[in-house]
Amino acid sequence: MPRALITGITGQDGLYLSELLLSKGYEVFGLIRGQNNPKLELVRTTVPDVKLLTGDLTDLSSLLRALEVAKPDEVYNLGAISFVAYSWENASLTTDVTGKGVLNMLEAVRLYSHDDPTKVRFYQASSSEMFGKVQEVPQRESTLLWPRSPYGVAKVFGHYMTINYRESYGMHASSGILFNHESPRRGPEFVTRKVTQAVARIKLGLQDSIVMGNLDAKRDWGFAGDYVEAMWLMLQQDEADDYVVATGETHSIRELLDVAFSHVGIDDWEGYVTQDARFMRPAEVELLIGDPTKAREKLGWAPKVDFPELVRMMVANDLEEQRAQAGR
Ligand code: NDP
Ligand code: GDR
Repeated sequence: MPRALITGITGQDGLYLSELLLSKGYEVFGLIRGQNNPKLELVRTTVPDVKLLTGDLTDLSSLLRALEVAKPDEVYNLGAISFVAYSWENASLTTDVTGKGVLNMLEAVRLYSHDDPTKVRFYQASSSEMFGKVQEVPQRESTLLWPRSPYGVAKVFGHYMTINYRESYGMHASSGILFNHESPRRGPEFVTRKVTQAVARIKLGLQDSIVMGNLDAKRDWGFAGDYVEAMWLMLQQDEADDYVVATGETHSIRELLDVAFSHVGIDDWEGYVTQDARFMRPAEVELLIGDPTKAREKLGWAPKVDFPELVRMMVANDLEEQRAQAGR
């Protein structure tokens, strides 16, 4: 039975990846932080077969301990402070967790493996946010990185550290440059879920309007359930490498609003949406559109859920959730 250790087990991707690996017969271990993590219950109910170990990416010895217990064949490093807007307000903490945390995990794997590069395969959750200021479209593995947020800068550090450990120690360390991926499990602070929750509440008469930031930014949005398959595929290759994982399509926040409101029968959403400076960013990533050719050709990976279906799935889930919460 193969064994995997996942950091970021309480997050959106941690849950989908756990389900995928359990379905493939893995023994799955998850790193959980904090003495009373409010998401513990969610993990226990969603993926009860995952074995939880306490640890934090900023604490190298806790990572080593987790490795000693889990004895993993594969490590998926998904843990991070992942909300871009928050990263300007907590730049130093974001650097410690999202950036230096990757180094801690790589170093823990190296020490645990006693420099045997065949012992553990490593996946790093890199991000399209590393592309930042548009240099080339669509963005591919070779596109110049120009991050626009403390989060993006921290991810660039983690990305190059992963490459560096591969080149220095021969470690099987791969980096997935994943574009935005969403699901009904997406945190409510991210724009897709913020919109689908608000649309559901507006439809049910629980809320009058929604306050947004920049409506012109464009993102390449896919479904998280599809994207965790690409993570797993990367670690099944003979050689470690870096891959862009994306749909190859882009949509603006306005289009997101169009599609989400249309699912509840509202075609003219302008009257429900206002904008406020507090949701604007000091520096914006205007356009993301990824070229997933390498992932398609080398991993045989392709996304299954398209943008309208993704938004439909999220609105349907939020209608149900909001109805249940309101007792309707
Ligand atoms: P989430 O924000 O949903 O989850 C982040 C996870 O990181 C949580 O489980 C959180 O745990 C954990 N975490 C936070 N701080 C620490 C820490 N100090 N030590 C250990 N774990 C910690 O993110 P997603 O699931 O959406 O994303 C997974 C990864 O992929 C992240 O690294 C993200 O940056 C990256 N990524 C995501 C994309 C997306 O569109 N979703 C796209 C590209 C990259 P806790 O419950 O304790 O807070
Ligand atoms: P992003 O996702 O920053 O791309 O990072 P987010 O959903 O937060 O923002 C996407 C775009 O929407 C614009 N926007 C708003 N965003 C939020 N959150 N709230 C608003 O009200 C709002 N109005 C407009 C933003 O300005 C931005 O342009 C996500 C995270 O999952 C990262 O961890 C990951 O690395 C990247 O995707 C790829």
